[in-house]
Amino acid sequence: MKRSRIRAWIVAVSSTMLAAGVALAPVQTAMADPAGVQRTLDWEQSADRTLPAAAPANLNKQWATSYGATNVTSPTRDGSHAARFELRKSDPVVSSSKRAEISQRDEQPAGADRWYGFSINLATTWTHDTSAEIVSQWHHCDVGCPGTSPPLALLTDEGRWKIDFRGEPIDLGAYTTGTWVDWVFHVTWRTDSTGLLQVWKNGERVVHQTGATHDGGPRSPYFKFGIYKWDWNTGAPSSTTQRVMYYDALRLGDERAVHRDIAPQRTCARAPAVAAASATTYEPANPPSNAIDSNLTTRWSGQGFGAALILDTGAPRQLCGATVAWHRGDLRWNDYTIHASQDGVSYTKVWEGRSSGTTTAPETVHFTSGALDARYLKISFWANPENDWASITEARPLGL
Ligand SMILES: [Ca+2]
Ligand SMILES: [Ca+2]
Repeated sequence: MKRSRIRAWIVAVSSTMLAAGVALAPVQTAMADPAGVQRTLDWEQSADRTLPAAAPANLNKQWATSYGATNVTSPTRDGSHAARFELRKSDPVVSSSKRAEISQRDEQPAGADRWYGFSINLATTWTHDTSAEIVSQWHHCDVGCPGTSPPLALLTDEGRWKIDFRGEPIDLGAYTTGTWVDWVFHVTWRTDSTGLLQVWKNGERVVHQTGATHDGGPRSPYFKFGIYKWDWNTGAPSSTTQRVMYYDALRLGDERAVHRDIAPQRTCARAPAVAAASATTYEPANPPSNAIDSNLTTRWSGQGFGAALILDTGAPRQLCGATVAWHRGDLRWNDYTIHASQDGVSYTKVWEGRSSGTTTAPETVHFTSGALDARYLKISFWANPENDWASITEARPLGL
């Protein structure tokens, strides 16, 4: 509650100052949230539920119909409210094209380091179309910035999620309608090698590129979200006449933010697939693959204190915990550590402790480090009261 009130106050102060033509001072966002969250727009604050009449405070309205942007109570990604966008081919032109969008103001400082987290649910009517549409975009500043195409955009195109990054398409797989997809974008807005683009889709890091992220100008690009379908304005071929999507859990952050501050909130319960299991040592009868065969009667066994099982998820993603089931786990405890790594070479300790000694079922641990990007987990055995054998029947990473 306290945090919300502080945030509301900051918004009010910002409005007043903007109306007076006063530039925003960074100290105000520092007061809003020490974690670097500049703005939360999850539609749970009644003051934010201004649709369809107007955009929430400090954001611009870019729709022209009563249905262009509305607040709904279902579906929601978090809480009890979300936003619904609807665009029809017959809608009036807004800002020179067909769109139903909410836009940040063009006031992002040059060289900004920004985080953007949100969740999108494409309605089940969002059928395949040869014509693409942008569902979130980062627009160059309006005056003194080169180019009219956004340097960065999230689209649906030909049934797939795509990112357009400075003209380069990045395919992120087929989309599924009627379900929430969580996105986190981290962009260091630069025109040189210090630029950075990172993107996570449902907790999995799907883009990591360094280098220029925009084409210059006195301010960094600003964020817009909603539906933008330019082909309906130009008369290009399109097989659809209506688009509906839901949007929720938007959080905007600055350089002080980290992934977990911005990401749509997730419980640490997702079980990403394990591509491979290996071990520092094992006996031939009980190889490491036995620890990921979903069978509690088979096990990996390796002798010696420090013997370790290594799980490989195939790609870096936000990992936050693990489940581990021990052979004879109901008869003896095991002291063990968990280390995480992006490259399989450099490891960080994320947990240490002792199994319960009371069950053979998988036991869940959450990393004391919090969630982090990792591809590999190393589970190292250090002691049990019976012998010097590490014996794990099943182990899995947990992700956000
Ligand atoms: Ca919500
Ligand atoms: Ca097994």
